[in-house]
Amino acid sequence: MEKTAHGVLEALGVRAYRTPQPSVPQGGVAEAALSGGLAKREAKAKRMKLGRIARAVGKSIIGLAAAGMLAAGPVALAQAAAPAAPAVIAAPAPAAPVAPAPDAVPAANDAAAAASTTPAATGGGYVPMAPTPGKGMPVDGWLGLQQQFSPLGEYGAWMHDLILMPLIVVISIFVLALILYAMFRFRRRANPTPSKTTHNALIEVVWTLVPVLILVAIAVPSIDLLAKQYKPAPAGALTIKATGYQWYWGYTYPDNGGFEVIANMLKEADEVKPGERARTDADGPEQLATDNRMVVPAGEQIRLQTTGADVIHSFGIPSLWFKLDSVPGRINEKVLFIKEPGVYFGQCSELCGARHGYMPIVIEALPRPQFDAWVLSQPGGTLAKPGVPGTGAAPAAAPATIPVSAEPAAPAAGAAPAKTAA
Ligand SMILES: [Cu+2]
Repeated sequence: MEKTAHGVLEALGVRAYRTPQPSVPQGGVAEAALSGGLAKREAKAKRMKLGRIARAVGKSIIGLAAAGMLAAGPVALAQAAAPAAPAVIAAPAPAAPVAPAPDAVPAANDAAAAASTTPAATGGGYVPMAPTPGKGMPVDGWLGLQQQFSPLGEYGAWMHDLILMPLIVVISIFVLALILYAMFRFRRRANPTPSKTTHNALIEVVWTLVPVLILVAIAVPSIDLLAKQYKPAPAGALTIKATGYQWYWGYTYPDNGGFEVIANMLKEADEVKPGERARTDADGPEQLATDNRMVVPAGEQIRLQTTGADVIHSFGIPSLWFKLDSVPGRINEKVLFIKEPGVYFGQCSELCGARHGYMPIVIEALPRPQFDAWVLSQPGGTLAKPGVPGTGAAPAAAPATIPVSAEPAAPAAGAAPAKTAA
């Protein structure tokens, strides 16, 4: 009899869960039937109340999720219209994160930093730019993404900081709260007769639908960002090819005469051989500074191609939202856009071999006139007319000059005699 009543209720999907039932004495059937009538009515009223609460909660969750979707939609559209997503990243701490100069040569380092030049200043009026502390490089104690200097980077950081992180935090707290509630409310002492309920249509619909809506809300900006990252460069864009070698980088400029700049990591003052150039703070942080840099124009779309000469490397600059595998035998390409002049540091991001950790990347973004001056200071450097076919090389025709040994034949940037052995 009681079983049938439960069955009917369950079929109607009324109950959120089965409340603890007082155990019915096996012998006194008549007694049980008498007392059961009243108890059942009470229990039914309680169950109906619970059902109403569950439905109300479910409706409000669905409403919230729908509101979230409606809010996320226009935001994503606004992002699509204006690539400059709201940058919510606070500026890095002004404290200079550049590693302090080794005690052995403090005077030399200070002098170099003060003059904002490096001993490797090349000809043609080009003077390597001194990096801004905390910009385009890791900062001590910093949590989260590096401050971004490209529109896509700002978009990605916005998505990480304002969509993914809040969602992760809210979901984690919600699940933790549910677990704690279940642990205390339904512990054996407080709940000696466990419920045998197995289904609840409403709750099942809610906990299926809400995650689906959350995933859709994440997917909209996520796919948009992904698509933008693989948008090809415009026809007239400057092409630069970065080649990963064991274990240093080479930067070829097919539109500007096809010269290649070889960049090796700079050693510390106590590691260099006599005559070799040691790193100074004007070069950049320890283990990130290179003797020559990949110099690019700022505020322009650059078609950056990468390839590997020997093994798979990966060209990664965290503050520019750029990471692309450099695979032998193929050319990968992606747009590099740097909003403002500066020096940006990265590293090989694919475990490529014994000296994988010693092939940093330094990109120096300059205003166009200064970039042109730098190009002309390079051996064989010519100025291409942007957008005019024939004045530069075809996009995918970067010459594949591969130095045979790890010690490259000639440094492209002339006056840098102290090359570190690769
Ligand atoms: Cu590598």
